[in-house]
Amino acid sequence: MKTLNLMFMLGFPLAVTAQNPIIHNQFAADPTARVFNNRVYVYPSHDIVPPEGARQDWFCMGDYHVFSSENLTDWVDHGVFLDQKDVQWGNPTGFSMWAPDCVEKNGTYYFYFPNGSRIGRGFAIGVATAKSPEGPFTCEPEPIKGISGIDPCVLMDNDGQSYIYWSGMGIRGAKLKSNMKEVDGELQTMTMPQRPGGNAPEGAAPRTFTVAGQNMEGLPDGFKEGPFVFRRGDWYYLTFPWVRGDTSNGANPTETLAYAMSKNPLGPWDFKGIIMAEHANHCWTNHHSIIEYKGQWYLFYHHNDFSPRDDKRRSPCIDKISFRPDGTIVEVKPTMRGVGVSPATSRIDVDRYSEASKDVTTDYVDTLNYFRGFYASLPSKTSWLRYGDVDFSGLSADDYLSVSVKASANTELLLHEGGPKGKIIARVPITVVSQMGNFRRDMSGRWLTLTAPLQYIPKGVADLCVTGDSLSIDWVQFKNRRDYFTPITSPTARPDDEGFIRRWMLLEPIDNPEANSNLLFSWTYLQDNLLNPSKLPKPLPAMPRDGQKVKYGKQSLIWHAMESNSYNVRLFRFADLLQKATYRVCFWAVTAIDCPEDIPNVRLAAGSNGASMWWIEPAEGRTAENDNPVLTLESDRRMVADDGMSPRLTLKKGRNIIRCAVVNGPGLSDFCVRFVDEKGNPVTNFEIKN
Ligand code: FUB
Repeated sequence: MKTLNLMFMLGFPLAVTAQNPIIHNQFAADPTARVFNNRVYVYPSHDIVPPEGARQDWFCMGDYHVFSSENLTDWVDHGVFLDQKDVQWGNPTGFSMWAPDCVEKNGTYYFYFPNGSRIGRGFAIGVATAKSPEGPFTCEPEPIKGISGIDPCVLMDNDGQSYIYWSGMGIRGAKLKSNMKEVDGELQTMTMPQRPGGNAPEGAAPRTFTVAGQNMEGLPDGFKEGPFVFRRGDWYYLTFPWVRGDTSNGANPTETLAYAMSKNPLGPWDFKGIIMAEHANHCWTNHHSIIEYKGQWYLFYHHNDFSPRDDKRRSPCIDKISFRPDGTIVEVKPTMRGVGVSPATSRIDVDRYSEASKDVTTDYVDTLNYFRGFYASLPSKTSWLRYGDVDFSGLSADDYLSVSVKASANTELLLHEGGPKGKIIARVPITVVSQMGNFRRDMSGRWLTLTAPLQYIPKGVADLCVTGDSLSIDWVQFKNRRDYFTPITSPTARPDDEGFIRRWMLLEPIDNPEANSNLLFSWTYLQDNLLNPSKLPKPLPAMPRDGQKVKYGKQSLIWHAMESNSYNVRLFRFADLLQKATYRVCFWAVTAIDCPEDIPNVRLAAGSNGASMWWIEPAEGRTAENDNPVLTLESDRRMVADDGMSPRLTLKKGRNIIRCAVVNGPGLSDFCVRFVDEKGNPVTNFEIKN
């Protein structure tokens, strides 16, 4: 988890698309979304599991992170920008950094946040400023005078006037001065009787407060907090979490999101109704914000998806919100799918579907770590789920599907375009029980990552539908061949800067079922198997052509021209993307290099996972069939660059053919190879011409 947080602090994008909830690396609540510089920034409060000494059954929040996204799909966590220890007036161990807001004025970002004060009781609201929405923010030494309460929200009106709203003795609002740090107008002194049963001694004088602003009139009775005010046309909307239920008889109704409208920023307000009903699972709070972004309005809110047994650890969600012609709001039903278009090549949590047949159920993948998310179960032949808005552009026929599934018996999963009757994109046979000779493999009830070729690729953005009988699915991801190999577009290539040869003809893997352990691969084993003409693929051409077929026993195999994206050639990935066996196999690879002159005194330096043999032709009299290799890497090897070196040799002017065989049992086969000179420097003055 530590490394993960560090990655996020460094600004790496979360590997998360905008399925709900949108933040998967931590709890976060009260998501205030704002649009700055054409990007959406979310300033949530940061729920944590209470440390020892802190109240265990209450909110616990000691700092703020900010998240941003341009497409509401890929979210970046910019890390912590304000910690309770940095608030001079706040309690450094109070963990009371509740729901905040942030607005921009003349190039300065003003961040408003509640916190328990260092001395005395109750909440105050502070301001911190920055020159960028991500911070660093500098905190004002004192909180805003006249505001005792929580959940600040600031409205920047079209005429340049700003208003602040908060929750404390009802919902209040006030004008802000142009410095954005002080309330405009007189402070009033209010007197309140001591709370019966409170800490004050009996007969103590009533409490007096200095209070800014005014109460927001026209709102319904019942507990209210979290005001969020925005303007749309000439309507102002005061939206707020509201407990509408009856609290008598010990009932504990939970919060809805509700709203009122007015033609004036400080009301009086005309109550209109509900934006979102109470959470079905009784998560007590909800807290929200509403923005317009690229022509669409969105509601950001929270729920306790990743903490089902504790509703003080929450997670933000997003759904679309719309307005009727008279300006009233259409009630929003929370969805699992959320918003945004999911690139087909991202990991798509289809368990967060848009719609499904009635028999589909969802559950947590790991109840000891809820952040691992959910899976969906499709129990019958007629089960289906539909996941909206997947962007298929950029996929090609060579690409393939990777999917995480679980079943208790052999079955099949299908992906369709649109709905259950739509065109089939891919078919994934799920073999959980298989028999190979005496070897029986039983993978029932385990999560398996399977791959399948693509039968059809939808154009642009389309819905993805999953059908299947008696299986569970976690995610799908379409994989580009480009992830490991680049399509070959030029007739020649050069070694990379470090001399590694990346362009090869690779033969589809030869099955080698006895190879259950890499320790088998002694020199004798390699000699018997790789130097024995009767055991070589036929014909073993000097330089195969892309697409050329060869025979090996009953197997019919094809050579493929491949260019690796990295210095090492990932044979495992090559086999995986062709849907071939990846373990207990032997790979052959051949490439041709063209030297402008004889290059003497070089060594072939190679590494492989697992064992490998290497040949070069012409090197006086050598052929793969009848001569010794220039290098053998035996036994159970990990791929390490320059793991072994050949004796000194001369690369001949003109064409030299390099050939290797890599044998592997249970492991991720790959290899890397280059030539080095007498000083160990890479040799790069040749062309690769396959
Ligand atoms: O997150 C702490 C508090 O819970 C917020 O300030 C309230 O609005 C409620 O969501």
